[in-house]
Amino acid sequence: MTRGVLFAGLCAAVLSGMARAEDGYDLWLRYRPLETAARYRPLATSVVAPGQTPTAAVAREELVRGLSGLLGRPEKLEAGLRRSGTILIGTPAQSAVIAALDLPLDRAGDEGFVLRSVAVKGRALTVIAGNTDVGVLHGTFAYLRLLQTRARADHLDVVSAPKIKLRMLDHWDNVDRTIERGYAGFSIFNWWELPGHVSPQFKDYARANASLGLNGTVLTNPSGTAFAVALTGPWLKKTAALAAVMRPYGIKVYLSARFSAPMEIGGLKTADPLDPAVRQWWKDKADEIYRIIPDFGGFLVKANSEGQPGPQDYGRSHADGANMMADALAPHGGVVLWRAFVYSAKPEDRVRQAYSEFKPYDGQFRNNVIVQSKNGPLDFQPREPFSPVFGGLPQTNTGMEFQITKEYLGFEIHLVYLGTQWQEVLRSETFAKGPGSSVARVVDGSLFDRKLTSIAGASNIGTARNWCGSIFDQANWYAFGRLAWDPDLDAKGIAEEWVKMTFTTDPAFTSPVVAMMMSSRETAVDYMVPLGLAHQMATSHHYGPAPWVNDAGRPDWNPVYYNRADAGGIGVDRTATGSNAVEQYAAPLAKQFSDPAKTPESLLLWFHHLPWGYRMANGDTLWDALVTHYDRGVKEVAAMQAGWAALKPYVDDERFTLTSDFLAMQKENAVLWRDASIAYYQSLSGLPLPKNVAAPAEPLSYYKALRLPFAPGSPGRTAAPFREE
Ligand code: GCW
Repeated sequence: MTRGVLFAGLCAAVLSGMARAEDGYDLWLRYRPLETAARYRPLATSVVAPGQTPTAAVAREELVRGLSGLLGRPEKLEAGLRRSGTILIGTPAQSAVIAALDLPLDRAGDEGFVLRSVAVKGRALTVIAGNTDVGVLHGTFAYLRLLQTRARADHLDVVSAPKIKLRMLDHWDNVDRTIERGYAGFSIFNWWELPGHVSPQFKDYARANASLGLNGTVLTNPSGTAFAVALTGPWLKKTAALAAVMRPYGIKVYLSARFSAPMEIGGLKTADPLDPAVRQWWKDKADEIYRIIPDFGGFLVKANSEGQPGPQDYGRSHADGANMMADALAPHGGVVLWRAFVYSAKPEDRVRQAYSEFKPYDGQFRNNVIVQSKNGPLDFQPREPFSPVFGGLPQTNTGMEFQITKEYLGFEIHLVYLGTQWQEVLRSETFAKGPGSSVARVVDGSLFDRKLTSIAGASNIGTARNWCGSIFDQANWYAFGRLAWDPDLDAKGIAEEWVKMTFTTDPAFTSPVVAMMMSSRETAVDYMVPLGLAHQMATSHHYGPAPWVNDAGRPDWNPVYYNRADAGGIGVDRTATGSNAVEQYAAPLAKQFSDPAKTPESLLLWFHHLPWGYRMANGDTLWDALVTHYDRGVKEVAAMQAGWAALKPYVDDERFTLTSDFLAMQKENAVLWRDASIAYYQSLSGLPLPKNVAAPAEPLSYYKALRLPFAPGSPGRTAAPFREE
């Protein structure tokens, strides 16, 4: 071979590698060669994997793939343990060596694992063991993560088991492939091609989820367009094809079940949950599903919320509805995830509704029902207090629902790391059984001794080549999965792992990027909804600001309903003199939140309507504090933008440019948020701006006239105007 040909060949290899490599498709599973490969090579000379099941096969495949990439050489599979540095993976049943090691597998459960460095007959071995093949698979990903993050891989002594039983990604994907609140393209589930063609992408989807230990996926949207058709025979075959891809990865499929399905696809005249024919229909449907998908997970249900059908249409309760479905699924081991997001146009403060509708039925739900609540009592806002459903239903399985897709946090455009938001919620003290009753202890079942526990995240993935629309939104998928496995993990540690796996381990890059991620959510709160404000986004698209009364003289109902601003002050009174939502919390919190001086300033206007001149802890007026927060948000985005620009040498062009383009847009948007909000509130308060804050560049009329384009993924449903309580 001439040198020219060799050179051309090398260039092509490098170029094609780069082009394919850094478009974000590989997520945190990039397995690029480690600069420290030499350190690990003696510890990973060969792989011995005696398991024969499909799950054992994918674990071995992943390990070989990971080691080949990270250590830069193909691994030889060996039949025995002849070499020092062998990695032995399997269960005690598969390997006499593992069985003889006396590993603490009793603490690994059905899905956890043990990683252990051992010496057998004088040879150093690394053991990745589980009680099941799925445990081994999770251990394999955990082992690879150690290498990817350049952690030590000798002297391993790790035991890990998930703290929450069902760890699921909820897709709000419609069967026509649009996605409700999706900002990364269309649904990856191409129903028209299924079951005949099964895209190889589904395997990568399963790998990504399994790498985090997720074990469930709800394929369809629980909202209006979740056509009952997904429960018909031909469609179940499509779901079965997806289930077949997920199965080796330990992931079960679930479907949203439309409450009126017996009428829509069953020809019945009613969907009354106490009607024997309706009950029989669901039993027959469950039998049919399990004939086609023997390990089907169960149903996710949105009932009597935002116009969805439900048991209340027949004068029945949530418990009647959920239990009917639960009875149909129980013989097959299936579960009902019944959502507590039950918002409807009632004359009750919206943030009270979930608790007040579910509290009366505490103790009446079947064991295979989980009441799944959003983290806050409203709707995935940049900041809310935790929902009082957590801790309020001691005799009910209570599952957590987070939103990974950033409906209210700037879609895929704004850089907002959600690990900190979720950590704040999980660590919130409910006082349900005195101190030490955090939301995490409710969700992991330990507080009320619940065996069936769950955590779900509304997915942010779509057909975008990088899955999430933005690279940094991949971090939210990652963080969700890691917290689902262990809700006590630290958001910063998770961010560090993700940055190292996704970009580089060079501290000159990782420390500023992790710092930027860690403050990014507070930054968004600052420019969007500081001091406990919520839902100031325009009602239709939920992207940009609209705190005002609209051109027709009517409020863009959401923002005005939630800011209650007038000449006298701002905020929602949720104490005893207002909607008294505070009473839904345990006594110490109810007391604390009733007093503005004791309420955390970050939640001040959530619980209180206060005069513009109210004095904050530092002596500033509420007005000055509010304006200062908006302004700080803009400055922080500008700092992120500058910080990222300086990191160009560490990032490939494609991912660098996408992120810097989005940061530039975020900066413009933050200015808009700040100026529109300040202009509106100043028109009411009539107060001067604090020193150092420039007046909005445009008059209020300018912002009011702004028409943001209709956002993709937005269903355009207009919520019924809400009566004042
Ligand atoms: O946040 C709101 C969204 C709806 C969504 C609803 C829900 C799936 O605006 O698009 O519908 O919550 O969670 O049910």
